Amino acid sequence: MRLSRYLLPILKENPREAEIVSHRLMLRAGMIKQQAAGSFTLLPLGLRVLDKINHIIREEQNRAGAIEILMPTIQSADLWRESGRYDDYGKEMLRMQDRHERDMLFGPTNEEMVTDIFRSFVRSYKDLPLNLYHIQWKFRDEVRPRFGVMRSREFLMKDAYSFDLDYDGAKAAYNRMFVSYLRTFERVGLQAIPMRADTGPIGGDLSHEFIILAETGESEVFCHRNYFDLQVPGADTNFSDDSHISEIVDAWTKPYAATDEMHDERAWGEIAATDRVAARGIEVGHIFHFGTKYSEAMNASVTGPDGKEHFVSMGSYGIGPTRLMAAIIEASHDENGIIWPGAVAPFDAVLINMKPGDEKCDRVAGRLEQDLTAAGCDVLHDDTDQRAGAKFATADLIGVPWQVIVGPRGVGAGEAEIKNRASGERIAVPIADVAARLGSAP
Ligand code: 5CA
Repeated sequence: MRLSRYLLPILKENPREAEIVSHRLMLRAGMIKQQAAGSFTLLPLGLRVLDKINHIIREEQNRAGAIEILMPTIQSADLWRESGRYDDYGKEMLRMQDRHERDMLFGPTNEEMVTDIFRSFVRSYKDLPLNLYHIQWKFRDEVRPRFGVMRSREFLMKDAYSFDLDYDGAKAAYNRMFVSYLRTFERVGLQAIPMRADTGPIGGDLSHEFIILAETGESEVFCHRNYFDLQVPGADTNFSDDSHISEIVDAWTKPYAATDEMHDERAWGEIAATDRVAARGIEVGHIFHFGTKYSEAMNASVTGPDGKEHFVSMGSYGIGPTRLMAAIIEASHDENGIIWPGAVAPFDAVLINMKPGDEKCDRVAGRLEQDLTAAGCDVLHDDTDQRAGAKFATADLIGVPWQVIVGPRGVGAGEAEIKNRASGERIAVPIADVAARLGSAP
């Protein structure tokens, strides 16, 4: 991709409206454009990151046995009247009428709709367990949208919904999503800690928020230092083995971890002071078991092995991919800009031609773009006529893992310079070796 043909509207000045670093950097790096309060366009660079995040989420949802669908954003109010939530939801729900004056709404979540899908097609316990998910835009008319895509009104959510015959089945489904979340957050480069969350009227202990620690987090959180040493389960985890999955969940729920709403001063006091971590956190995921709340209200049942009808036991599992983009930046940046973890970086490398118009530099940069692409490296070729200093600043700002620098002196010596964005380390490499080096770089 040639930068001269791309849309990368870099801002030199810090935008005044941005209160936190991720919002500032996303605006400055030309990733997003605000369209209204809490609503954003994802510009090309932002969309690339979002696509990478979604790809990882999908792989891990599928690995854990969830099946992707895509439900509409606009929902009929009638479904929500069945569950009783149409009146309960309040002003956060954006309501509208169609030309026939039917009440509609822009979905803030999909429990009702997915329950309707389930009851239309599934009749027997033999078709369970079932977990359906989608990645779709939501709208919540938040009182105070702020911090860019971190707390917006229109945002993307991956929401999964599990259906099981009984509580034990639902718990196993919950555990699979729990482990899937550990893997997902690790793969996008975050250390997320599962914290007990309020289960509301349902009770029980099956609700967790996945929190990453960041100074700008909206909630106050408390956890045991041991979390930082726990191993995230590998890609070979067997999601069909309920007892193995349950052991992983046990290990990840044993040390103390709670948000301020669930904080227990007595349990906290029993932890050695040096093991206590009190910090601020960002909620990047939330999983929840709610039993038969919707299946009873909406009559979603299956015939069990006993020949009787059973209301299915359900759970829902959310991740905010647009919020994740911001959370990753909160966790990974420096004074010069973003530092993307490789797995979610918009490009693998920026190729900087320091002297466009110079015949040799142009030739080498053109060839490197081809070689890098052929080696599987996604490269943004800065062929613009900006000053070299501005190009370096842009490359640092957008946080792509590698920079390949082509200048007249290096070209004369048959070399290009490679810079690692995270460590700042620079090395000179023979031009012919650049593609092989970066093509195999982690
Ligand atoms: N139905 C349940 C689970 S599917 C649900 O809606 N849960 S939630 O309200 O906790 O949202 C799930 C995830 O969406 C959150 O963990 C967060 O990552 C993301 N999210 C929620 N509200 C916003 C918002 N205003 N802006 C950006 N992301 C949000």
